[in-house]
Amino acid sequence: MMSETISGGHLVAKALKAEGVEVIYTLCGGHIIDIYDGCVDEGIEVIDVRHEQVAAHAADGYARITGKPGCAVVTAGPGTTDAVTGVANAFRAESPMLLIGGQGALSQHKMGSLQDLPHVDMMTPITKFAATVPSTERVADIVSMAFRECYHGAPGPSFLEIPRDVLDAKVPLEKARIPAAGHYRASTRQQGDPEAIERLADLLAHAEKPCILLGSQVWTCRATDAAIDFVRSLNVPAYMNGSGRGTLAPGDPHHFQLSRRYAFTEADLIIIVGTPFDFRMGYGKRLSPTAKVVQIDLDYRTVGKNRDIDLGIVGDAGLILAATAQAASGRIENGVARRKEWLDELRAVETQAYEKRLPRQLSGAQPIDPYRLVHEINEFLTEDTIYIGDGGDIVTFSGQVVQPKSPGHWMDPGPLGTLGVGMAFAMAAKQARRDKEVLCLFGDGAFSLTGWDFETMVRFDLPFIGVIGNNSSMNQIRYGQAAKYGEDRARVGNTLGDIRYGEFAKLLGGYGEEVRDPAEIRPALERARQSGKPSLINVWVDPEVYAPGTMNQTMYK
Ligand SMILES: Cc1ncc(C[n+]2csc(CCOP(=O)(O)OP(=O)(O)O)c2C)c(N)n1
Ligand SMILES: [Mg+2]
Repeated sequence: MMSETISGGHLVAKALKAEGVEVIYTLCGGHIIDIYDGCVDEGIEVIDVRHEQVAAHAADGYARITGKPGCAVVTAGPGTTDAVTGVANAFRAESPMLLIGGQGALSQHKMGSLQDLPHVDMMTPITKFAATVPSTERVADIVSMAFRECYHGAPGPSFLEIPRDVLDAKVPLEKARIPAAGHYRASTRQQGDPEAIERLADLLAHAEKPCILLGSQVWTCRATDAAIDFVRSLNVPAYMNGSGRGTLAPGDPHHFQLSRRYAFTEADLIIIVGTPFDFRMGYGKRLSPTAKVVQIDLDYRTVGKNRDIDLGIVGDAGLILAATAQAASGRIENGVARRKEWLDELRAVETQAYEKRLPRQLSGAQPIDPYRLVHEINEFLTEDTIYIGDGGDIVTFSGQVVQPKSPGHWMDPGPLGTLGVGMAFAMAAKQARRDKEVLCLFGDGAFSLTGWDFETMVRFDLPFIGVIGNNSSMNQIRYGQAAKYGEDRARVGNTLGDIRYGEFAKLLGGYGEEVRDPAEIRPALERARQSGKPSLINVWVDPEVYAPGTMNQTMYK
């Protein structure tokens, strides 16, 4: 009797299924079609996009939204190089995804086969693990190994190339190693050093003006409840950044945003959770020199990098915050109430900053003040709207004003600052969470990098509300050119056409509108919501107005 056989592509699909991956994002090529055939058998959805960059960003987005690893599958050579940006973005954003790339047949190794490139060498510096699958029997085994590596320390991407003959060959089923779901990797959550947690509890007991920054890892670790319990029980004002935004809802007494610089200057204890001292944090230089600084991170390499700290704890944000709250309870007593004055002080700074800006947010100016656009978006978001920002200056405006109403409802590229993530993130978010509304704010420059995948949103019936802050420019860069070289030399390499993206949406089968009157922003957003289609509301904003965040960028000084 002949034994049952299985091909490499089907083994890939079995390994993805074991990991709980429900969808792959892909652009086809002859090198990878056997994986599609395997996905048919395993019930894994195949979403085919218009550019491999989008496939990789979507896998990154899927990981962020679901907490499971995302997967993109691309062909050899240009398919893989097109996906490099998506992998790089996931690397800097600590997002666990697997990119599988095709490769020429092993039997033609280095003979000059079609689309042959040294993919593993190219991917090694931007992944946690990059390897060639050497034999069909080991396909599922190495896929599971790649997933294991994604969760070492702070998560990140892995890359596998599978040569065409390895993928297409069939081997006897009993010769293939097929790791079983739930039996090939362990949780990598770390508790943190108990002694360090005691020391943090002590610092909290003595602090009069503590504050905490809840960074992206608070969401990565799904530490929302622990973080909320921590700030409430210890009465600590909280700031949020990256995916940590929305941990506390706007209006929560411990939710602060506009007074961060003041707090970092005045506090006596600053706790940084799950975000590095990178450019977004002024490399840690803007913290009070007399404050005690504590850093909690999944990655030991991030703790103490770029500035000295008083205490570092490596591990899972949720476990550490919960253990610290427990260790501190009963130790603080009067301290917690005494902090009321500190919270009131910050709230006053916060209110003043808000009131100063409010007239701009309500501006009736034409062309539209970008502040008005982001204000309208903020008012429009519900607790079930996932907000995505993809652009330059316009997204910098939104960072100040837009507040997600729920945890995990904010997506930005992360520290790679990659333009073009928006459509892919919207795709992944809507596909993974059909119950959610998805709104993406694009710059017109950012949109045009990957905008053709609006068609994929239509083809897969993934309704979302796209908003373009259209200034016919790459304005964030233009600002720097004007500042450095003068207005008369500022319009070089940054000017875009006046594109009616609302018409583009209609052309591809979606809903679209042009908005020039600020009073029309809200009604247009409502109509996009009602349309039930992928939509683009093209809002013409004033190109002469720049965000303060853009103007303060140190690279222009
Ligand atoms: C892939 C990529 N290319 C280039 C840049 C550099 N860059 C940063 S902001 C910006 C301008 C973006 O223009 P747009 O999306 O229209 O936003 P605006 O600044 O005009 O609001 C550019 C080109 C980048 N961050 N990512
Ligand atoms: Mg622009």
